[in-house]
Amino acid sequence: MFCFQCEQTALGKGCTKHQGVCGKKDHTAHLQDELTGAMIGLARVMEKEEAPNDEVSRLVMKGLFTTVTNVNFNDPTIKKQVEDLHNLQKAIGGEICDFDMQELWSANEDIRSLKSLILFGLRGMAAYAYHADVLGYHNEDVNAFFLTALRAIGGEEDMDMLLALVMDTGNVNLQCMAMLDKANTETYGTPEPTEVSMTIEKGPFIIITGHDLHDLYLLLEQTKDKGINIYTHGEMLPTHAYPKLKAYAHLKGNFGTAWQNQQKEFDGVPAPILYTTNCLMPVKDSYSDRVFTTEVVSYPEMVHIGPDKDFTPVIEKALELGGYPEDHKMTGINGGSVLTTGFARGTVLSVADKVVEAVKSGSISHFFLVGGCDGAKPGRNYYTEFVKQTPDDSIVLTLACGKYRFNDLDLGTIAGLPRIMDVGQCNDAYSAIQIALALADAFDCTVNELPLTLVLSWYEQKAVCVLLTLLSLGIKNIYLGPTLPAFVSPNVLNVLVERFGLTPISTPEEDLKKILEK
Ligand code: FSO
Ligand code: SF4
Repeated sequence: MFCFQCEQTALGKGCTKHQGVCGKKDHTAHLQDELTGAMIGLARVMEKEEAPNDEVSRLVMKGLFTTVTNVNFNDPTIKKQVEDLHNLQKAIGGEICDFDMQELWSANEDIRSLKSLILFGLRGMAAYAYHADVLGYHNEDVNAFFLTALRAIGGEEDMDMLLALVMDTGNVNLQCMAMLDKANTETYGTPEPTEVSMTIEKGPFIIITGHDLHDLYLLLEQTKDKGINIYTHGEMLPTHAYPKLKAYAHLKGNFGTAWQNQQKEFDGVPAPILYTTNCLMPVKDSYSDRVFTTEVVSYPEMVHIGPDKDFTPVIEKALELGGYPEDHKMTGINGGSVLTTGFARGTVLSVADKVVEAVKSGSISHFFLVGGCDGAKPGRNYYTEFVKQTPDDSIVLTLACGKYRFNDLDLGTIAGLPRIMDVGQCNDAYSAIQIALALADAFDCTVNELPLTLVLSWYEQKAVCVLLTLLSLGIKNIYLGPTLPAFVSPNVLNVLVERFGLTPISTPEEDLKKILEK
């Protein structure tokens, strides 16, 4: 197998043995390559200018999402998707036109690097498009771009064209995140600041993890009046802030911390866990009877909730296990017991005047966006230390699962605003961008001229598409860690450093000094 799409790739180079660091087996990796090759094949058999219909778009979205890290470990489900793509190729073009992914993995390293940036960005973006799609929101440009970009991965060799396509990927992902923001807020309301408890109340409960708001809504509906409480986990935390979701009294709080601690945190818990997206880690025997998956997530032998969305097996499991006999107190990694979320664009922009005034009067000296995805490798406590060391008169905006490193810290308030503000999930980078643009507008300057620094952590492909979006907006001097992607070749890195000032993180002390000296 060959896979180097995520931050934890073996030796920082690539997973090449019979199993990846994430637990993906070589046969699954091969099938995921076949799936990608079959999607490129589908793009090839279609006319270049032809707009994809719903069937084509859904298969492509699903196929790309399936290959995101920690989503699908289940061979038969991937084989079925390859089969569907082949049938569609034959129906459209009369023959199968698959691309052999080995050609990509063995290509010239700069071509491979640019195409990997595009492909991995597409995978992340497809997950966002998929979540919007289940809420009935689509964007023709996004759907058409999937095919244009896949076609280029299968054939384009011109470096300049590929570099332009890397930027286009970021640009189109901005549209995609805007669509998901619209889908989420129009369906469930504008997020509002909300305190979330980390105590699990006694009695039956269900843990729901991942990013899909629609799945949470359906679960809340099916469990109301059943004496079962619902707790979010990982990237589900920001859902507490949506008025139409927080209206359910049995949506009680948040269980545990970020995804990489799940094997420890789910052990011995008297409740089922429902996975709606990544990040699913190989399931341990100690809790395998309690794991349920839905949508694109799949793991051998785990019960999968299909398109009928009947959560009865999860509900029955919760009742059978019965939960804790007494209230069970949990804390964040710094010992805090309450989390706050809901500082998306709606809330922050509603107090924009206050923020602008606080900057003008000098009570706020700097904004940091410390966000992105978390991971298991050491070195990630950089982000905890960084936030702890930010000056007292600075604001820390955060998003995605990396926030669990510090979201239980109480850093106090400035001008009535908490110093740490959780904007939401990784896709809510869209919201953070809107906040930055509005501030730039208020100060009549560009985002790069604001007293704002982005300090990002990356793990998988959603972080790749978000990073490409920030670059495509011309945002400069982003700090990125904990390590640089293995798929960025030295020449491509040079371009990113020269053009965008992309900076690898060093130590919190050094980086803060550099940032605040400017
Ligand atoms: Fe994290 Fe996982 Fe949102 Fe990612 S839970 S690592 S970027 O899937 O999606 O932040
Ligand atoms: Fe390795 Fe990451 Fe690929 Fe898993 S997703 S096989 S850990 S590079």
